[in-house]
Amino acid sequence: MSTSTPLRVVPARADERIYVTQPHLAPLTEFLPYLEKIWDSKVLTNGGPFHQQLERALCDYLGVKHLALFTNGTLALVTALQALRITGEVITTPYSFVATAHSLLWNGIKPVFVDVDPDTLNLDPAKIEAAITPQTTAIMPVHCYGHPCDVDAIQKIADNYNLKVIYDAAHAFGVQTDSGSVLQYGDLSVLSFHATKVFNTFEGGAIICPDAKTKQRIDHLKNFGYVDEVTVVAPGINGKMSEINAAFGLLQLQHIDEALARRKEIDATYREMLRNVPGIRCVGDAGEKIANYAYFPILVESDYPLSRDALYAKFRARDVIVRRYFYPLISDFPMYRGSPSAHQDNLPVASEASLKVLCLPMYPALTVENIERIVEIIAEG
Ligand code: T4K
Repeated sequence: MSTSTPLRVVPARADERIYVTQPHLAPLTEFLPYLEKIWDSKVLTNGGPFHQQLERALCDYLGVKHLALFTNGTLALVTALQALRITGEVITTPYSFVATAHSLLWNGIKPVFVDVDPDTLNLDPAKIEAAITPQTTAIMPVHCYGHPCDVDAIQKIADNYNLKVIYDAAHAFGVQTDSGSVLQYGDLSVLSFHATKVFNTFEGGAIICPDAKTKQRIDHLKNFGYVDEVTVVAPGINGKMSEINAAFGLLQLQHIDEALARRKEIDATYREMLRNVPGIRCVGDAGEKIANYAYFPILVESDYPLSRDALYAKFRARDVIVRRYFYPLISDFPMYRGSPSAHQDNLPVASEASLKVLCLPMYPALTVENIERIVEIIAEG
């Protein structure tokens, strides 16, 4: 149990600018003893004691067996693909942050976009098979907004076609299904600990590995392929998390439960207040047993008096900086849109969602007064 002081929540003033998120930060005074240890030891990086402690602490907290820390989620994705030697084509979702597909391009892999499910906005398993070709080697789904993909259906397809599955689980910290952590599905899962995420280490990320051997390969890959002074086993990268980030992560972990509890309350408050607002649909959960309330996406439907973009502009004019995660679709960016799978006709559900979605502010320090101000802007129409 944590012995640290409760998180100091600094709410926004009633008229203050509100952003889509605000990092959850443990009290600075609690971080100073960690810094003193680093200053005393002079161990700044390369798998030092805080790095090792955080890997163990996260395995315990998340209920997974092996985890390799990274400097950020994007390098973790790039390395996960290297670790499994993925080549050719990979089936993925257009409805995500660009890092998902960029990790494929950085490995010389062709992304093949498949549409999403209208309820969860996650990759639709029913549409995967039609996109498989002899070049397909893997599927990279995203647990969008922290809502679990249909992991069983995806695994079944992967087994039938001998494909690997790498989950972009950047949003899915702490999420559990009836069978435990959602991070244990697929061949690998990748987390992000970016400042905007539920659990942050300023920048950071991790790969969840099924066994010690895979973790060892990944540990080599994130450290130049270096095994010892005279042995380099792969053309690895530098993806190591520093001791400062790892120490901060250990401290953040002591406060994560209170942050998640507050997110749950905010989610419930939004849902209750928006229940009777015509034309506004809250994106539901995907049946997870434990959710993390990473985002609060709403869909602005055609019976709402304003267009999504008019509502977005109205929010900005009132100093509430909501975001359109995920608009544009990844498949609409110049480096992707030439591919046949990127065509809008192939992605009707994702295309529609990306034109309707707004992510409302969601972070532990958000007050009921802030939520009332946000909902009022929506309810005015
Ligand atoms: N896969 C998925 C599905 C992802 O969503 C992401 C990252 C990745 C992979 C890659 O993981 P990392 O390599 O990042 O670990 C943000 C984040 O930069 C990005 O990490 C995140 N997804 C994506 C969904 O959102 P922006 O451009 O929206 O960030 P920005 O700087 O506009 O921040 C949003 C708001 O957060 C700001 O208006 C204010 C607040 N903020 C942000 C930062 C960075 C703070 O208060 N303090 C801060 O330090 O991309």
